[in-house]
Amino acid sequence: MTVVALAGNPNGGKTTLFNRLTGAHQTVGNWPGVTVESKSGYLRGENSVIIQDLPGTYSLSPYTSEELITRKFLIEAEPDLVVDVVDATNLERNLYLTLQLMETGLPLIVALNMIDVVKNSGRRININKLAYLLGIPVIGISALKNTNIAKLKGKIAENVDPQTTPYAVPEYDERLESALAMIAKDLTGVVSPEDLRWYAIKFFERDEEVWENTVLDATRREDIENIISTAEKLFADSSDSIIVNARYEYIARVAGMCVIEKDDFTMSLS
Ligand code: BGO
Repeated sequence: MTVVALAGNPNGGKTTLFNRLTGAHQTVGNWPGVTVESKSGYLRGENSVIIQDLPGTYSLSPYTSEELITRKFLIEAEPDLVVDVVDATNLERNLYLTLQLMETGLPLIVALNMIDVVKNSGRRININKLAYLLGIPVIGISALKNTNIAKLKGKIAENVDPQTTPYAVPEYDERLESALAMIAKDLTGVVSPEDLRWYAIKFFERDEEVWENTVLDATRREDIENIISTAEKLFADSSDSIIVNARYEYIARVAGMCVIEKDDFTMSLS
């Protein structure tokens, strides 16, 4: 049995897509211990693939039940594939979660939803370029109009193959990358090798949940603290802001290369 997790920002069309992918046969309950709805169902016509809907989130921080459920599921249950439902009309904001999903090191596909709205807006997104820049498959879809859903299903079936190699993770500023590499070294043998980068980022962000719940000796904790303080001096910023800025810089670079605004046409013609 292979498990495909459906992640995305609230209002991005995740429920509409989940219904398209699974049809009428759905199992609905609550996530353990919380009143957040959990839905799952078989991929239509594929009884060996389960689609698990995850709560809508903007981030994988530890502040809301939705974020905690999502990150716990991704890191602990390790689904075979994550489908990130990205609202194409809010590309930059949605890519913030995409980057964090990539940071988990799990295989990822972007379902770029609401392309029907984008088509009518004058904004142009070069989807092939977006896929190339992110290093992951991107399929433009309209969950509402049923556009490219068969193509997405095909991509899902193709990518749940366990032989699929993990996707490249986004690389940030090289000073940040070297701090993360040093933290990852301290965490080697403590967390599983596939999760090293995710934990390194979470330790760097001073994520309370991860600092509290990871079994790590005092010497390594102190070493990680020193790495973070050095980076904070170097960047003259707090560690969580360093990560947030790194993600936004990455997104701005990617969007700058694959999005053409309506005004750009007007300006070039005038
Ligand atoms: C309402 N294209 C367009 N145009 N709309 C879409 C698409 C798409 O590809 N996909 C979803 N929507 P959810 P989350 C609504 O409910 O799936 C629409 O939170 C309305 N409702 O129809 O719920 C979808 O699960 C009244 O819109 O998202 C829904 O991720 C007026 O996006 C909304 C207008 O989808 C959110 C829209 C009473």
